[in-house]
Amino acid sequence: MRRALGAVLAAAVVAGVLLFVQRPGPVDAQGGGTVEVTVTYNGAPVVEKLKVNKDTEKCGTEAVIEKVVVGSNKGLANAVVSVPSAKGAPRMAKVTVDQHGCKFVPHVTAMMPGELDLKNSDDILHNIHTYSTANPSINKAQPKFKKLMMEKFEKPEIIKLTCDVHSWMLGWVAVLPTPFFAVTDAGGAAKIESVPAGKQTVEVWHETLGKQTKEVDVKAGQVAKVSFEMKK
Ligand SMILES: [Cu+2]
Repeated sequence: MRRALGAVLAAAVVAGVLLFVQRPGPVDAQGGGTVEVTVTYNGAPVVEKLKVNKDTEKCGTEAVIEKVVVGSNKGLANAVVSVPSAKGAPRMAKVTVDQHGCKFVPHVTAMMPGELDLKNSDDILHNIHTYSTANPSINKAQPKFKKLMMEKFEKPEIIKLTCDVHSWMLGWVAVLPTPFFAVTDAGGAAKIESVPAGKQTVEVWHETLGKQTKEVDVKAGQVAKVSFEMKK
């Protein structure tokens, strides 16, 4: 009985810790508000296709590079939304980018300065090559037996991911100075919770459509809606 109670307590503590590390910042529920962002694009999707003649067993015979993904109601996917004016404790949750089907998955990742896990679930050789200015560039082979590689990005900036083995592989890692961020879904929506109340700046970044900012008044316990229309 005692042991069972101990196990239940331990589980509760673990659950509590997990809950804690998933939530950004030291802001409690009554101190923050939710920012709901919609990003739209009034143009056509941009998809590049390339014939593949290397590692076709894993990569397929055609590479599809989705540079501008537009969903229902003109929603723009893969845009990074953040509140750089809001400070908070770092997010502790691990961030992972997988190399799967000779693609970086997810295509766009957002994180705070810290560690990034690079997975290779393809069973073939990849060679990560990053392009950045504030952080050192990484150029490292990841053979098929090396399933996981850990890299560190200490400074906020947008980092481009490529692979020297598969020229079409393209991904982005947004290293952000705030724990308040999200990446838009297929419908162009993103939700950022527990944002400190007050006047805040919301920023949106997209790999080909650039950057925009807007001011928003965040009220505790309320939802502030912000919409962006990205231009060519
Ligand atoms: Cu590769």
